[in-house]
Amino acid sequence: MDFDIFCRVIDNYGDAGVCWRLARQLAALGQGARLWIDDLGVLGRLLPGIDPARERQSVQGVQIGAWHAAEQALAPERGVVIEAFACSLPPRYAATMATRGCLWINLEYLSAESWVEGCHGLPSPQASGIPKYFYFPGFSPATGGLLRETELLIQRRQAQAQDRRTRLQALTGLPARRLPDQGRIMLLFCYPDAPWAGLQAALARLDTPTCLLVPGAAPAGLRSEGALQVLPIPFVPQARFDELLWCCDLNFVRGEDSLVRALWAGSPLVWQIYRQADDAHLDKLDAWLDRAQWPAPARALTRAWNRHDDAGVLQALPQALAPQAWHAWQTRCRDWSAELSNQTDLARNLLDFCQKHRQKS
Ligand code: TRH
Repeated sequence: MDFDIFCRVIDNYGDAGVCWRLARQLAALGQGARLWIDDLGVLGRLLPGIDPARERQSVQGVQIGAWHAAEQALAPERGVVIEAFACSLPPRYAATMATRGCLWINLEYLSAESWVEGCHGLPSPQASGIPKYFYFPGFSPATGGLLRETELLIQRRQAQAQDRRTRLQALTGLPARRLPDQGRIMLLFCYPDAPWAGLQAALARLDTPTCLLVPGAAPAGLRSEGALQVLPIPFVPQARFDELLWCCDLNFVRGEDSLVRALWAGSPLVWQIYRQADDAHLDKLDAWLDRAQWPAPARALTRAWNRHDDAGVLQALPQALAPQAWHAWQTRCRDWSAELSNQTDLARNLLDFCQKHRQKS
């Protein structure tokens, strides 16, 4: 089948990151994949091989096109058009979809809320005559699932059998003497409003040293103190981001895509959810924490992290890292990762959904 994926970058990296991953996985499954994106510069940060100035290019089996070029393009004959995160298709292109027999899908944001299961796969009538189907990623088999490459967990096991300092050195380009040879390694990928001061104070006071890897821009003011070493590292290409997570004992991640990758890493993580108006994201966070089934200190830490609560982080972090709680947290993260990986991944689920739909029409 031929898939056209449309992506508008609202902010940050998640929109481009999720759409590129999906396009690549559909291509890896032998499908035709075109990605139309309105900000090739953002995609270029994740995928340094591309030329942001080129209107069309082919990378890893995916045709990448600038959004404005789609205005003149035709929808694929009996193909699938994926509108990522309700991004609104170019009108001229959208007008060709009905006559070309396309299947129209809106790929939604990831949510752990239970209503998602009832809405996943439902059609919504459109003025153009063809319905738009809601496709919800999620954490249960009643949803569209999570993006996961076929070999990912095998690659993780193989990588983790190698020396971690050597892996980190290769990833960051830093000399070995700057990398820690003892203590914990953590990754910090957060929004600028995260309560990093609480994190800094908590890690500085621990008996065990921590090396905090900060890819890209670190929050202004964050610095090494006491037992904490802050180590800025380069923003790695998306294809190597997993390797970074696999090097760390605890991953602070954010948004949508890095959360899923941290889940596949199978180690403890703290998630900073993307902020929404009226604090709607806090209900989403609670729904996710209910599924995560973490020990109480890890839940308290995650809540404090998302409520910009420095004092809460300062209190909860040492508790979450205390031997018994830490062990329970590690075990649950490893087990949940394994459970989730037993479910079919999003690209395969989506392909199956589209193929069944085609057989009916
Ligand atoms: O960048 P984000 O905050 O993106 C957000 C979210 O997706 C949010 O839900 C959405 O509404 C908003 O964008 C518009 O976080 P996310 O989703 O984790 O995306 C980050 C991407 O960056 C992910 O694909 C991993 C990648 N990455 C690298 O490739 N290298 C790096 O060094 C780092 C730190 C990240």
